[in-house]
Amino acid sequence: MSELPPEAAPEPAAVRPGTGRSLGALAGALGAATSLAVLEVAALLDPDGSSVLESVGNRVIDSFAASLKDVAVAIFGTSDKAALQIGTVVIALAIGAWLGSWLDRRPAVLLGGFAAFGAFGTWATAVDPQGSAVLALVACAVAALAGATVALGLHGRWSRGTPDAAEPALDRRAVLVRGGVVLGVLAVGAAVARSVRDGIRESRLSQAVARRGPIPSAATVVSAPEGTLDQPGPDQVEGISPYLTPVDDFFRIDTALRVPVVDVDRWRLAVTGMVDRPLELSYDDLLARELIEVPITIQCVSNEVGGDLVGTASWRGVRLAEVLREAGVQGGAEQIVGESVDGFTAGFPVEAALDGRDALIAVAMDGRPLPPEHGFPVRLIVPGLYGYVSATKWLSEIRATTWDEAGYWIPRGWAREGPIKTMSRIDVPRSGSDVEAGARPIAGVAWAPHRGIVRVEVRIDGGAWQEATLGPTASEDTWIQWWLRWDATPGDHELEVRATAADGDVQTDAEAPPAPDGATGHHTVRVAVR
Ligand SMILES: Nc1nc2c(c(=O)[nH]1)N[C@H]1C(S)=C(S)[C@@H](COP(=O)(O)O)O[C@H]1N2
Ligand SMILES: [Mo]
Repeated sequence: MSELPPEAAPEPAAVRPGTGRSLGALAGALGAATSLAVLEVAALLDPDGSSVLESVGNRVIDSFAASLKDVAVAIFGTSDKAALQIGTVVIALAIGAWLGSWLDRRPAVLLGGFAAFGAFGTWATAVDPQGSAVLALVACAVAALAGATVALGLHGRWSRGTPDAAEPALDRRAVLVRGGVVLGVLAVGAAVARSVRDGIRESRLSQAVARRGPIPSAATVVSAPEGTLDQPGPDQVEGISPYLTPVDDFFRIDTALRVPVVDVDRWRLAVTGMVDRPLELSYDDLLARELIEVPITIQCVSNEVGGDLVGTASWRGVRLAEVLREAGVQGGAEQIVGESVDGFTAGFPVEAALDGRDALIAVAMDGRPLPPEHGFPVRLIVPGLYGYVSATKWLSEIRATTWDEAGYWIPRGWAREGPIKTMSRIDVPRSGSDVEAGARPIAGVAWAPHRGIVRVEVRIDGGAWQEATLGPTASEDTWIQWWLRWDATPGDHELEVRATAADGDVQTDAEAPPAPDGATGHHTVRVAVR
């Protein structure tokens, strides 16, 4: 450290000795806030891609996903992403504060810290399939410089007091107020930059969907059946899950911090790996093919017994088997892996693609282009398999390979293969609800996609199993609605359900958590009848 020039020699301390660390910490935190704000503004340069902060968030997700196990898949549902982002900001400010607390003694620590963050951000963006390394390098250099400059500058001013002797030295309150103002300005700047970027992304997404117009109709259509138990009619059961889950209510699970924006004009689906004839298909190529439309129930492996990470939609798309046959899957191939534009991968046995089930390269959900959150422009849907091994959204590549390649969740502790287990759920009455005595339905849904459900039984207060009435289904690939008439008598009651699949598999009552291959147990609800 160089000697202080004489004129800057210790003036009467502006702030009492011993507060130097907290001043430094405040300056460091504001420096970190400056870096974050610069990165938010820089993100406007590439609104479609991943920003540096998103890329850092993606690295955090990818490394933490392993240690979270059973909650891992579910935690990336929706609101947790906001929590993750807020957490990231708080941690960055805390690190900035810690670096700043060294400013009195070793300013080099702060400089090193900001440089390290810049390097980490550049690396994280460079390895992010949707990030631009060049932009990140520039953004991170500017952000680190600006952040360090602000931290050093503020700390310098505050610890010297004001040079103008006429003005009284800064007191603690003034420092906090000024710090608050700086933070406020940065937060507003960052929020404006982010909302502009969100606006650009949103309009690109909706333009991309709209420009393409309606999806061509399917040559083969399997419709949802008439008279499902949610439809008005003699069999209607108030409160039962609709046979087709409304798109707005459809669960969303993925690791993407932001829904990837895909430019359909440049997007290509590559069919690669152990195939005789690799293919490259554009969106128009896919739409020009023969399309089929079928209702299929999909489920997340993280769904708890009785949970709602399950839903049914009419999926329209190209048969996966047809495309794979055209490419010519080679004899040694064991697994079909779908990869997304953001690097997520999910793989399933070759047989599941070729055994005649309606595995789809899906382009539409309930008659409209896939919503961005559900995979626009294209995703995979494989009847009978949990989403984490099959349902790749924002699909960019289909690869024939061996089991040596492991999909995203496999090294993170989830089973290599993920057939959906036989499961049932009570929708009516809801657990914990008050029920009036008298005749009323117990009702819900049951599913064993691709095998189909043949029987649903209910028992009340541990009594004998009673067979429920099953609603109509389109095929064995969807759930089935069921109901049972119950003469509810006053008191507390326990209602329990189990399903039997067409292959004879009776839903087990053995309770197991979602990890590693799907929860088991009987859904049980307790109600008070008055
Ligand atoms: N690109 C991508 N696709 C993905 C995922 C993901 O994280 N990234 N998650 C999978 C999981 S775990 C599930 S359960 C389904 C959920 O599909 P949905 O969000 O359309 O309901 O998407 C699958 N496809
Ligand atoms: Mo999932």
